[in-house]
Amino acid sequence: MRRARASSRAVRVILTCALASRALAITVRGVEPARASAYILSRSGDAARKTFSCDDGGREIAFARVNDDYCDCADGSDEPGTSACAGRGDAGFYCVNAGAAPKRVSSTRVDDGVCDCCDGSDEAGKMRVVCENTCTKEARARREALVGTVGEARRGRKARAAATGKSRGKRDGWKKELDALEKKANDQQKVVDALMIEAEKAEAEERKIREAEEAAKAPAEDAAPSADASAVENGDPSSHSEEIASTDSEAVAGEAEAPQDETDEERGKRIASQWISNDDAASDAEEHDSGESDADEPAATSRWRLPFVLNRGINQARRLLKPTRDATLASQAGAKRNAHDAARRELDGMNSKIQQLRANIARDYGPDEALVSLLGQCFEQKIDKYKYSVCPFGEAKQDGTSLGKNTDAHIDQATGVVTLKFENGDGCWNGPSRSLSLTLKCSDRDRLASVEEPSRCEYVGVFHTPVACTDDVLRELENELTELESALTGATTRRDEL
Ligand code: MAN
Repeated sequence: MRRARASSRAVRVILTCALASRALAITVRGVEPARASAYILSRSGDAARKTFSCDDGGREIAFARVNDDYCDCADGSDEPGTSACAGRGDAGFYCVNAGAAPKRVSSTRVDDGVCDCCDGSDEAGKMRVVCENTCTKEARARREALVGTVGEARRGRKARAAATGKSRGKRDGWKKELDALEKKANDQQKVVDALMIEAEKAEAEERKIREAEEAAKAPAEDAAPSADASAVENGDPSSHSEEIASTDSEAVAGEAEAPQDETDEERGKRIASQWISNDDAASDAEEHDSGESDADEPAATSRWRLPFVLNRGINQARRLLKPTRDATLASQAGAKRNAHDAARRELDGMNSKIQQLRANIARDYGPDEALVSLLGQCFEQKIDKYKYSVCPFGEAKQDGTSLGKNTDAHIDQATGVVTLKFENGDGCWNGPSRSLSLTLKCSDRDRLASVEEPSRCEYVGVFHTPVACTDDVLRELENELTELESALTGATTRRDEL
């Protein structure tokens, strides 16, 4: 019996101490409970602990100077509950917010007449503002939202598991594809090289023939044809009477000056005699022109001559056929060049696919390679006046304007948060080239949730995706919900006790 009473007294002492230390912990204004011991004078009144050491170890001050509204420590650690050290250090004011989520507010907001903490603890000082405690109301709202978020994250985690199942083995598939494609590209390179040699050969042949033809044509061109010649070739009947004397450049080339008092008969004879003496030269020139002699063509010798009209017809026909022959040679070279170009294009396609496969293989897709499921997909969303589209590991756009390209995912090792950075987009007038930093957030489906432009042409966005629903994320959300539930239950219990 005595033992039982003694032990129940011991439990009461422990509880009292525990409650007392808890009470002490929260009596140091603006300090989070985990750090309160640094600010509390030992209950035993230990003489050695009558001073407070600034967090940066720079100074020791009397405990009385903690939260005395005068900044003593360079890091501001002696004034956690006033605004005296605002701007020094970055600890801020800790709102306990019992019954809701604790939070930190900037020291500048302490005792400024505005309630920032839901428990009103930031305004309990000199301004004497009375803040309503809204923690329970806030916690209930937060719990409601959190229940939805946790449900979404659970569905997201399921979707993520399904996606990672499908993505598993993708890297091995890419490696096999790369191996096969590299061999194919190697063979294709040989085809391209062979076609290049053929095309160059055909082009050289065509060039050689063209140059020879041009060289042969040059002397004939020196003797400039008269305007009438072209008129006759174009079938102008008005110049037909002059034809014999002046249309055929090969005949004209050797024609002597006509005597002024020449009769029609004399003129006819003179021209005929010139045709007979020039015919050999004309025929020779033609053969030289074409670079070959035609066995079927009747030879224009002094012994046997075609009537000159017929001969002219043949010469004209040969002239007309020449471009066709050039065109044939050109088209043969062209066809070879086209075949080479087509093979080259095919090779270029293979090489760019090889680059893409290599990048896919080298990339970090985060835990469980989950980011693989976003590869090759694009997501669009109309936000304010623009239609945004984002393609992870591809390009992001604002309507037709490029916001940059993304090659890799940045995965924060401490938080696991994934960010896709799109860089080197279209230039901004008088500014940087456009860029977008897209943060992935856990959700049960892929969706571009927001895009903002906090600084001109520098965009930030949030992308909802099951990929971000890792076990850690879900656990954190579930823990927050559990803590909130117990805080709310505790608040209710405490109220009931009062
Ligand atoms: C466009 C858009 C805007 C951007 C301006 C900059 O209007 O891309 O987002 O701020 O150009 O000139």
